Amino acid sequence: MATTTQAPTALDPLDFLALDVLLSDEERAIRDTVRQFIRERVLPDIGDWFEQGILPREVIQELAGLGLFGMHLDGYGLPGASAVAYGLTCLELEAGDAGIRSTVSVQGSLAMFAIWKWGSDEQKERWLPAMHRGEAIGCFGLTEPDAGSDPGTMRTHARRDGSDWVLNGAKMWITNGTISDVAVVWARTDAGEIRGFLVEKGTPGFSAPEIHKKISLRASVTSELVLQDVRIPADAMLPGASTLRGPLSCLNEARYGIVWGAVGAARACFDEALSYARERIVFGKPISAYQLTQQKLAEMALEISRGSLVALHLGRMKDQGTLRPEQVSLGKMGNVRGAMEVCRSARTILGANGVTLEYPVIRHVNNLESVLTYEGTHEVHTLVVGQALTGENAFGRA
Ligand code: TGC
Ligand code: FAD
Repeated sequence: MATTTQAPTALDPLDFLALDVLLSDEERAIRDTVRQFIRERVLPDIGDWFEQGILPREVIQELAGLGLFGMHLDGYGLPGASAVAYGLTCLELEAGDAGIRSTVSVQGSLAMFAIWKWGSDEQKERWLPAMHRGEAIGCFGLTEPDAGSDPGTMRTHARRDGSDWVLNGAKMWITNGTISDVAVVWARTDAGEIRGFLVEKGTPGFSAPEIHKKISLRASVTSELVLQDVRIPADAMLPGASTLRGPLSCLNEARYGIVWGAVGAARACFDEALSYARERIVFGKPISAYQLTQQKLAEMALEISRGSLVALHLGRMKDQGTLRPEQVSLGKMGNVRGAMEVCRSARTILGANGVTLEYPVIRHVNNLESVLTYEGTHEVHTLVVGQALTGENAFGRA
């Protein structure tokens, strides 16, 4: 009997299960383009940007130039890329920095998606092509100072006055707020509905001061939105959404991107820790030769492999139209927790170098504290999954 001998392929530590074969050529090409952009344009400077608390505007324009804003949406000149291609993009962006991924997530999955899903044709034509090209930046205002996990208790109010709406209230922790040309603001109407409104920069009574002193996600703008008797025309309301389902449906999109993004942060820290462990000599040997270090590295490879498989599976389901919000919740809670474990463990391998911005690890560790909280906290997603498993609502309100 003839035997065939296959040359063993080298194991790639960053893709231990060789999951690359599960991707199409097009998906790989998009991923490689984003990876190269991050390597060349972001990694050399991101430590400084994080330290200074900035994300240069030209970088945002370059992200737009790559066609990443709203890449997974279709029509209105948008690329209509697959959910998996979008997920791979989020992974590579967050391997650079979660702030970069957030900028893209909020623009495409929250602000553009809200208009794409719930807007009128006129609103879509006006905003979507411009937002895709980066000519207009958007933000998504749901959270308030006293309403985060429970947005149904929002106080921002919209009153109908003739053919106008008059908005009053405040939003808090809003990514991209200060740099936005258009804010999607969710407010309760006199009729008790929850409606989305497009509030343009420069509208009298509207301001978006930046929030300072964050020690997480520093390469991303976070802002308050202040609305004091902001008068906007009737056609600035998104006609398709009238309940909390409107904003929550947008969150599914952004949460899906985080399922992938978290794996990117984990991979970046693992990559750094592995090279560091091979080179750092302690007690006469590289620390990679010690069992305790190898255990840390093996656990990291396991977590990254598991997270990648979850993300890819959810992505394939999303492309088939079968993905459920509760499944996204499971992916977000699992992958963010896994990434936090990987990055904290990587930090220990780097010793004192693990606490300086000369290396990427502490930046990812700090960023993940925001990722754990935004787009639904770990506890909120635990309760979403718990409710799906048991049928019991344990949020505290009947
Ligand atoms: P509940 O009564 O369960 O639902 C109200 C209506 O919404 C529907 N619904 C959903 N629809 C689509 N997708 C989902 N995931 C949905 N979850 C619920 C539901 O069917 C119902 O529809 P209808 O037609 O019957 O009215 O609502 P609740 O008030 O009990 O709240 C449920 C809960 C706690 C899960 C929800 O409030 C929640 O998800 N809270 C977390 C809030 C959150 O994640 N905020 C994120 C703000 S945006 C952000 O953080 C951006 S960070 C961006 C970055 O920089 O990357
Ligand atoms: P709270 O809701 O006050 O929760 C406090 C704690 O209580 C948490 O641990 C929570 O899990 C826990 N908790 C709440 N309910 C329960 C319960 N039933 N059982 C057990 N524990 C519970 N929002 C936007 O709308 N748009 C944005 O662009 C945006 N960008 C953000 C960017 C950054 C950097 C950050 C940090 C946040 C951003 N957010 C944004 C806000 C984010 O979505 C909220 O912070 C988040 O939803 C949690 O709300 P909260 O901070 O008010 O916490």
